[in-house]
Parts: sequence; C-alpha cells; structure tokens
Amino acid sequence: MGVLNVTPDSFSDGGLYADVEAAITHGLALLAQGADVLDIGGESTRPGATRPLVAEELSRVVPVISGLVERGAVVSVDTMRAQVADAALAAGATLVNDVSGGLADPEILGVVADRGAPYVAMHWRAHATEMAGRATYDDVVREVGDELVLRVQAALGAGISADRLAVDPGLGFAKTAEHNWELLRRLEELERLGLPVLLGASRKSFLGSLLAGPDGAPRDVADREDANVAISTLAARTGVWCLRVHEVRRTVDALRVVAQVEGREFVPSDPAGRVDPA
Ligand code: PMM
Repeated sequence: MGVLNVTPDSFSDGGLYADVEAAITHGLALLAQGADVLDIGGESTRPGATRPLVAEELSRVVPVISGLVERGAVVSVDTMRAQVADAALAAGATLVNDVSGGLADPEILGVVADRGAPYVAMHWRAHATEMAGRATYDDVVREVGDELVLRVQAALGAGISADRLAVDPGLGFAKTAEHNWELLRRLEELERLGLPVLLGASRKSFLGSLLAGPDGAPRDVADREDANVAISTLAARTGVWCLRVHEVRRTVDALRVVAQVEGREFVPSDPAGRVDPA
C-alpha cells in the first residue's frame, strides 16, 4: 500500500502533493514501483495536528481519488469520517482505512457496510491533540488486541462482513516508542484476532529516535527508509497482509527477497482481489 497524503501538514510528506496533478503523478509513480493500492488521506494525524473541516478534507481527497481511479488505480481512502468515506467510495475508492477503527465517527461503519467495501480498523484511542496522554498500558500487545476485538465487534454489528475486515495495531497512535517496539516484537500475537493485519511504520518518530545521532537529535524523516524496509521485511516474515509505506520500490524489493527465502514465487495479487482481506 503506497501512502499518498494530500495534506499540507503530514509529518513525512505534508505539502508535497497538495496539488491534484502532483498527487496523481506521485500516485502513478507508486503504482509503477509495484504498489497494489494507494492510500489517499486528507487529514494529518501527526501528534498535535488539528483537524481539517469536512469540506476541506473532501476537496483534498475526492479529485485525487477520481483522477487515479480513472487511470486504473485501486484506491483506499484514509479517513475517520463517514461523509468522506461515502464520497470516496462513490468516487471509486475500493477500501476504507479508518485510523480510529470507527471510534471517531461511528456512522462510518454503516457507510462501509452499505457499500460492501473492505475496511481496515486501526487501534486508536484519541485524536492527535490528545493521543500522547493516552499512551499508558500494562501490556500494550494484550490491550491493543482487546481493544481491536471491540472495534471488530462494532464493525460486524454494523453489518460489515468478517471477510471484508482487516486490523492494524496503529504504530505511533497513543503509543510511545517502546510500545511500538513491543508490538513489533510480538506481532504474531495479533493473529488471535483471526484477521489480516496491516502495518504502517512509515518513517514514524520511533525510528527517528532509534537512529538518533550522537547529539541525540532524531534522524531526519527523509533518512529513515532503510529502517522502515527492515520493519517491512520482518513483518512480511510474520505473515502481515499489507504494508503501508511511502517508498514502495524498496519495500517490494524486500518482499521479493522474503518470498525467495521462503521458497515462494513473488506474485502481486490480481487487481480485482488485491485489496480484499479475504
Ligand atoms: N499511519 C498514518 C496514517 N494512516 N493508517 C493505518 N492503517 N496505519 C497507520 O499506521 C497509519 C495510517 C500516519 O502516518 P503517515 O504520516 O505516514 O501517513
């Protein structure tokens, strides 16, 4: 899954693709590098970010989604809002990636159910202005799993079928760096949910801290990609279904290596089925 943030303020690529044509060009480049799906988001969730108005979010994502779908892309919309999910699906998006797992706007679950779209429920506790204060756990892996079970139950209750669901532990969302590492150490434990797992390390700040220089300054965002590829490689070995990344080619190379080592052929799945968690 290639990340395409059409926001002025996302931490890694904010402002780069705010213009529709620039966004479409970048999306096509990610597809050429081997992305199966493009995840288009119009709201930055970086720690402390303020929310855009609904109209703003719609005007950012809908033209980019239509433009890329017209050019044959399979598109996911990264939104917590029912109204945006509905407009995105109407514009041709296939999948809804909700970082709040239906907590921010519970109506999103009904919209997804009505349209029969695949849905990714990410672990989330609070909006970006409050999430740092919610990063307290006794056992982060158990609690993230338990809270995801509740989100899955809500999705099923709203009518989304089990074979349309995937989950994501939400690296960096109401989690400290140590929480993220613990989740990565024990990723297999999420298998108890019985659902495909999506993972997005996408150059987040825990990688910047790990790679800090001798002066303690975090490694620059643009220079965290090798660490990101290492995570993708390890995650692929544990059977993660989907990796959400900014640099597609390097991740695809890593996945090809993993497939080779595991004695499998690397075959990107077919365009119709490739974003179907089932
Ligand atoms: N991270 C971000 C945005 N959307 N969606 C899912 N499913 N999982 C994530 O970890 C996730 C997400 C924020 O990171 P970005 O700035 O790289 O988009």
